[in-house]
Amino acid sequence: MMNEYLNISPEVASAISEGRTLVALESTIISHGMPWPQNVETALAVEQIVRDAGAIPATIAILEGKLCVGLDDRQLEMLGKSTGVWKVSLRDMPFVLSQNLAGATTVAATMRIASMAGIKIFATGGTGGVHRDAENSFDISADLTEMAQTSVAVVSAGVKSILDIGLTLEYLETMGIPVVTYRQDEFPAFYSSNSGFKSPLRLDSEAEIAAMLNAKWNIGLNGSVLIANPLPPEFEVPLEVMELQIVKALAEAEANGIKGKEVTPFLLKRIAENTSGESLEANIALIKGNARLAAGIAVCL
Ligand code: PSU
Ligand code: MN
Repeated sequence: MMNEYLNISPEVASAISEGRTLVALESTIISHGMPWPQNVETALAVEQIVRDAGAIPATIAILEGKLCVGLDDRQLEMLGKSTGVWKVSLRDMPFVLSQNLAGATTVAATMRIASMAGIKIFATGGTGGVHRDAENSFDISADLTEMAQTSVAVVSAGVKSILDIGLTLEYLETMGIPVVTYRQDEFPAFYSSNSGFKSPLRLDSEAEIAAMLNAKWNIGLNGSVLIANPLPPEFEVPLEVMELQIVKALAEAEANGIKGKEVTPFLLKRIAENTSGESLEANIALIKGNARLAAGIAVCL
């Protein structure tokens, strides 16, 4: 029996009944991570990549009092265009649901809803993590605590260097979340394929990653695996170039008194504007690559 708040789209419902492979996709990246119209173009392209790789995409959001799994083009367009869409992490879910508001789901909320629908793999751009200066701000994304408890694997291009990558890796270790990088030794930093941090684990094939997920879940270890997928080199922005942009955007956030859930969207927007779209190109390329890898792993599961 599905939860009464779930609303499964016809495409996803038939995939479930036919036992086909599904890949979950988030919507915060659409409403708060990228500008219109690239956000909706990318969301549609990513869904097509998942289909071409032999799986069915399930983009997730909260609309009209329902946890929606699988969105139509009209819903995607609304999420990409309208300005009043909530950024919904776990703590926001009950409010947005019961008030019938439109909500774009973060990694944490998307994982939870995917899990309720029985989906095991999720592709995003980058997960949240421990912010720089977290010792003062206490800003640690609920994505991390959710990954500790919900058994949905996350494919991400590492974590953005707007975060403290070292502290984020430590937190993941504490929470028992395996971190495996695909086909390289170094953990990637979202816009850049390198981060200066060695990846805790490395695997070179989709089948081996699928086998590791099965091993984790079959011995009763709940929670996620963070699968880090470096972006294609032709799209990457060098780490040193990004660092300058990040320091600048962080100073702008500080000067504008940006706090809490507004921090990540603000930084992404300023970085995209300040790099005249170069970071946006990288962002689009890496999410497409992540969707391809997630579908490949899901098919092997
Ligand atoms: N990384 C991106 N784009 C995004 C996000 C992360 O490149 O839009 C979103 C994801 O939805 C992630 C959220 O779950 O930001 C993290 O927000 P916070 O740091 O407030 O937890
Ligand atoms: Mn935060």
